Amino acid sequence: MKIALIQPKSFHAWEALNLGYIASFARKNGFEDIRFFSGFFDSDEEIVAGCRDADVVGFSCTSPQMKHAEYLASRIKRSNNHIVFGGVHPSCEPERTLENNDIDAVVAGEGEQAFLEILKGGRDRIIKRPYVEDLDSLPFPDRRLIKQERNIQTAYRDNGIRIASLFSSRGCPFSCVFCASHSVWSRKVRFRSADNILEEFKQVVDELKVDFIKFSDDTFTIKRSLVEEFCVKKIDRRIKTPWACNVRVDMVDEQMLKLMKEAGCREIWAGVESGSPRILKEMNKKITVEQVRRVFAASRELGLIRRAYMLLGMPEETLEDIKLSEALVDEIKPDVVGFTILAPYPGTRYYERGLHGGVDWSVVDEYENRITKTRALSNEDLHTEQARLVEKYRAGVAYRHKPKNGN
Ligand code: B12
Repeated sequence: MKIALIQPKSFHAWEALNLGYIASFARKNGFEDIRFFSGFFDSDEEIVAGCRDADVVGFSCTSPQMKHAEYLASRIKRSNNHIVFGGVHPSCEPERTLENNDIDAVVAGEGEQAFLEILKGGRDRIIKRPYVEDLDSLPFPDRRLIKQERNIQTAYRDNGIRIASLFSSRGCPFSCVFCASHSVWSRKVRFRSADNILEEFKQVVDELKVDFIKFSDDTFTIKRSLVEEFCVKKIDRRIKTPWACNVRVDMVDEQMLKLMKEAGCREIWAGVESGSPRILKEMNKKITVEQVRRVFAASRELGLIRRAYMLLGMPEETLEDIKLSEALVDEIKPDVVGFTILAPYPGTRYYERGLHGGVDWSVVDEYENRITKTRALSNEDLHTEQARLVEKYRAGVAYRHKPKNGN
C-alpha cells in the first residue's frame, strides 16, 4: 500500500511532528511505503504528482490550512484512492469537513490508532479511537520522513541556531475560552516518562545536530515531579543542549525555575493574556496578576529570557482593561512580548458556525482579523491598540506581519 502524508501550506515553516507520529506508528505496524509533502516547501505540482499513485492520502489541518488542503484534495481525489483529513480543524468539525465530496474520511482526535485502522481497510467516514494510554509506547516521530532538515535550515536562517521541537505530553486540563486544544485531546493530560523524553531529546540533538530544543506542549510544567526528574536526569547525563518551554504562572515557582535553569532552560513562554483580573476571569484563565508578577520577577532574577503572550479583544474588555495589561507589561518587563487579538477559531468558545462558518482562516487570525470587537471597543479600536502596543514594545515584540493576501 502506498501512503502519502501532506502538511498543507501555512505561513510558519514548522515541522510536521503530527505526521511524523502518524508515519512512525504506521511503519511500526508494517506499512513502509510512506512519503511526505509540505505545502511550505513543495509546490502544488510536486505534491499532486507525488500523490498520483498513492492509495491513502492523509492531510493534517489546522483551520488556516483547510483551504489549501481542500484545493489539493480536489486535484488528488480519484475513484480508487482514500482521502483522509485529520488534525484540529477536522476534529472540531468532522461532519462539516465531510460535506466536501473529495474527502472520504475524517480522523477526529488522536491519529495514530485511527489512521492505522484506515490502513488496515477501515472505511468508516468518521473515526475516533480511544487515546493511547501509555505515551512511551508510541515510537518517536519520523523526523527524516518529514524532512525536518528543511525546517531547521529555515529556523537557522531566521535565528542563527538550529532548532527542533519536542512534546513531553498530550493535552491540557484547563479550559481557557480562547483555546481549541481540547477538541483534539479532551481535557485529559497524558505524560511521557522523563527517560523517554530524554531519549528523544538526545536522539534529536545527536542526529539533527540542533543547538536548541523547544518544548511545544501547551504547558510543560503541569506535572512537577516529571519536570524535576527530567531536569535532574538531564543534568546527570550531561545533556547540555539548551531548551525553552511554555509555562503557566500558577504551575511554576522559583525553586522549579531554578532547577530548570540549571538543566539548561534558557527561555520561558507564558500566557499572561491580560493585566485585568476581570478579563482573566472572563477568559477562565485561572491565574492571578500576582502570580504573573512573581514568576516574571523570579525568572528575571535567574537570568531566564521571558516571553509574555498578551491577548486583546475579550467581549468585556474596555480601554481601561487594556491599560491594565500595558501597565503589567511595563512592570514585568518581558524580554519578548506578543499582542494578539482574540480569533474565534473553530474549537474555541467564540466560534459560532452561523457567524464564522464561511470565514477563510487562511487569511484571518489573531494578528489580522476584522471580526473581533468587544462590547466597548470596535475592531478598529482593537487594531489601533494592538498597533500602538506593538510600536511601544517594538524592541522586544513577537509580532508576525502577515502579507494581506494570505500565505
Ligand atoms: C505547537 C503549536 C504550534 C507551533 C507548531 C510548532 C511545532 N513544531 O509543532 C507553532 C507556534 C508554529 C504554531 C502555529 C500556529 N498555531 Co498552533 N498550536 C500548537 C499546539 C500548542 C500544539 C500542536 C501540536 O503539534 N501538537 C502535537 C501533535 C502531535 O498533535 P496534532 O497536531 O493535533 O496531531 C495529532 C492529531 O490531531 C491527529 N492528526 C493531526 N494531523 C493528522 C493527519 C492525519 C491524516 C491523521 C489521520 C491524524 C492527524 O493525530 C496527531 C497525533 O495524534 C496547538 C495546541 C494543541 N495542543 O493542539 C496549537 C494550535 C494547533 N495552534 C493553533 C493556531 C491557531 C496556530 C496559528 C494559526 C497561530 C497563528 N496565527 O500564528 C499558527 C499556524 C498553524 C498552522 N500551521 O496553520 C490553534 C488551532 C486552532 C484551529 N482551529 O485550527 C491551536 C489548537 C491552539 C489554539 N489557539 O487553540 N502552533
